[in-house]
Amino acid sequence: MEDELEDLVPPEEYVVRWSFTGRCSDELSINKGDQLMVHAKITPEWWWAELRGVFGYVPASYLHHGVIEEEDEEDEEEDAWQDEEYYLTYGTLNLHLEMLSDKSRTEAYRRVIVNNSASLHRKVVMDLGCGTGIMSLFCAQLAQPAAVYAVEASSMVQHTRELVKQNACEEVVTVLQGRAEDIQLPEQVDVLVSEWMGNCLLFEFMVESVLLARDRWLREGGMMWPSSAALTLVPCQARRYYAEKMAFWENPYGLDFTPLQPLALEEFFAKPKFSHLMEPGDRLAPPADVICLDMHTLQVADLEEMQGEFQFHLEKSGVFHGFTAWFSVYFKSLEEGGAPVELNTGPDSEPTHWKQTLFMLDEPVSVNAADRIGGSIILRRNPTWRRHLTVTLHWDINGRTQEVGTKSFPMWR
Ligand code: J7C
Repeated sequence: MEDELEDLVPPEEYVVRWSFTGRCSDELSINKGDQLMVHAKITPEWWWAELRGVFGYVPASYLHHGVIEEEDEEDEEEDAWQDEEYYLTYGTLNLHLEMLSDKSRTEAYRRVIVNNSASLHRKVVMDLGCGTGIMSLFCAQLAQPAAVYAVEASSMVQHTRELVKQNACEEVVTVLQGRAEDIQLPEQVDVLVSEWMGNCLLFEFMVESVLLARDRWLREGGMMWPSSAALTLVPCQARRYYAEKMAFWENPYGLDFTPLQPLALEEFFAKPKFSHLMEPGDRLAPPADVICLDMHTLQVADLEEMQGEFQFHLEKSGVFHGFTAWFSVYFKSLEEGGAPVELNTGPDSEPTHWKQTLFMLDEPVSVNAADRIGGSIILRRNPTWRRHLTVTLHWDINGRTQEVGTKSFPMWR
């Protein structure tokens, strides 16, 4: 009886921060500002709630405790997205130079436009997060679209306008200043092109803006570029990085500095290493795609938590230091049967500015050829800092319960 009473916690009132569309009959559809009652916090991600007499699951991160003032609400959202800071970083040339000088990236997008130039004739295109406008200019110069809407939220947009004029594309390209979420287009578009990918594919979560724009502005049957994306993982060695950051403390200048190793673990291995270039000999098994996104069907709510499984069959013995991750994106052809274009950021392709992401284990493990490393990866979007995520890896060796590990890596919060 006492146990039952403990289960009967009183319902709590929450306010909806972001609208969410339920995807099946036991998920509630909720609108920003709705007040609902949470009856049970079933998991940290999904709560059982009631809105106007209807019960269903809602994503917990979409809710805010208690009633909030309109102004506070806006401040808090801005803060959580760090939009101001985010768009400021794209207001100067530094990142645009990095993206434009990345030939694999920029030329992959150009190839998509060249390969599809005939089909783009008289089509309406949206270039979301156009930056300096390169894709819009490629479109206008290499194909004959009816219109290209180039949308950019950072202050770079003033220069984009000038570049469009300078390259005599102003008849076709209309530059729109603002967030894709807020701008109005005069018409729906046939093609939505965007370069939204961040480290480990999802970091920055610009993909959310792309999905919201798709649902609002892409006509029925329109094309998303990229059309799909995959996150790839491989167990690897990272001898050099391990030596530099961890083994270093064993005997510097003939002294024992190992008491600093716990600090080193926290400082260098708790978060992933961005900008890692995996050496060809470092992989312990053939890489595998662990998460695949279809850009035509993916929903914003799916981004809260993505999970993938893996089973790697090692091809050599060595030291298992961690996992390396990278992504690929694919651009379907507008023509029936046309070849897709791939942009692959992995170690077997031309290096890109994303490079790869390395997740170091706390301790290296010796492994043998023919061992199996199985497990799962979970990408959890931060409920507060919406551009950040935590990557959790679970693994076991040969399915043995005594050789298992789990580690969560915040990126960055
Ligand atoms: N609306 C308009 N521009 C955006 C948005 C948005 N919601 N999100 C990102 N951008 C712009 C940003 O200012 C920058 O120029 C580019 O898109 C980011 C590209 N980042 C990436 N990781 N590919």
